[in-house]
Amino acid sequence: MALRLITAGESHGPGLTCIVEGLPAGLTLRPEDLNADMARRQLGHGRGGRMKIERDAAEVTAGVRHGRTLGSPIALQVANRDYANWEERMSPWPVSDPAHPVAEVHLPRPGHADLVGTQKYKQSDVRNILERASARETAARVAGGALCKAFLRALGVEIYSHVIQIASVHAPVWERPLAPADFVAVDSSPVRCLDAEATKAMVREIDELRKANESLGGVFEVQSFGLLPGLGSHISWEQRLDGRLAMAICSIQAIKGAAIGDGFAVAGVPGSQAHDEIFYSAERGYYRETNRSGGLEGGMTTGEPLIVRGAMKPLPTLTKPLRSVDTATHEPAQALRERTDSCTVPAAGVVGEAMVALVLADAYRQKFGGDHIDDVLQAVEAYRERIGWRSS
Ligand code: EPS
Repeated sequence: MALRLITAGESHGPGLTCIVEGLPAGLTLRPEDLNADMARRQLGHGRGGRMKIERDAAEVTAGVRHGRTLGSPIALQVANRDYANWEERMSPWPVSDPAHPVAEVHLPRPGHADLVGTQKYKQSDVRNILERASARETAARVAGGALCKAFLRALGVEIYSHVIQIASVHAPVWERPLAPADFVAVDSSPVRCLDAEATKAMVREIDELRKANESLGGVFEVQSFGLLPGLGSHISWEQRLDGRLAMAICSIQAIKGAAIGDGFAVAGVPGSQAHDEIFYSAERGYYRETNRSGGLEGGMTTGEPLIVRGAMKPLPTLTKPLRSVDTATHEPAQALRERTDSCTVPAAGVVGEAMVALVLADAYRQKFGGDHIDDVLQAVEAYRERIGWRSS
């Protein structure tokens, strides 16, 4: 990997940190590049009370000077406003009177990291696991992903996402390929869906299931435009971009499946309808008329839009808890009942954009190197010329 992103932070601790190492010097950044995505991640019908408390913004504490990257690691801090309500319970240092210890959590939620985490890390308090397992961590990923997006934007690459399914409601399938302009208003849908009718049905579905004490999953799709052919490589498993993308998407909390292009559906069609035939014209060079591969062949980008989906399970914190076991007594008990979101698929799409941006930015760094953004641009231009790439 040429680019690294690491996060630290607990959901109700003092805050989150993200460090991104490997971006070139000289890249222009604006505070709004980071904070617009952080605000978008907080939205979506189905969010719970926590999002009324947080106003996520990233403070840059290293690696940027006067609006330009220095080429050194970039450090970002995101405060947890809710920490004010958790100071004693989440203090890094001992605070309580030994006669009145902070109550431990002993009720693991099925579907969360709670039970296995306590076994693995030898913890009696489930809170020592759930705080880090929480999807609050994705705020830090989105901050770091926004840096990757700024780098990609300088290279002409744009990344968008939309929601195509929430619980039993599917958005209609588009008859034509989507273009960047189609995504302009996606954030004004309360579920980040491109179809107005499906939006209404998804909102209804969330309201109905929420009333029934249920949580909801769904599917988001991330599309990236303006890529060069040849990012990633066929030569070894860990360089195949499809593998890297699947890992990045499945690493998002509650994601159980990732698909590239037609994904699982392509398994059910004959070979003649599964691939993208190759054409050539003097004006366009090589081109395709379909994009069933989702912009990847042999683990490399084809230059067509890169299309990746993520399937999210319903969140495991339920207002009507599932059966569990009290880990202190081993007696049957109901799982922990905490304040929660009922549906975060719209937010997961924004996180998906950040993770795809990380993988793509890494692939550009690996292929083109360069210590300053101008070096990268020059190397990209030379390659574009060598392969006679004319699109985008
Ligand atoms: C989460 C539980 C909820 C969510 C949280 C993820 O937090 P709380 O327990 O404080 O109500 O709001 O997501 C975020 C805080 C966020 O920023 O996305 C969980 O258990 O994963």
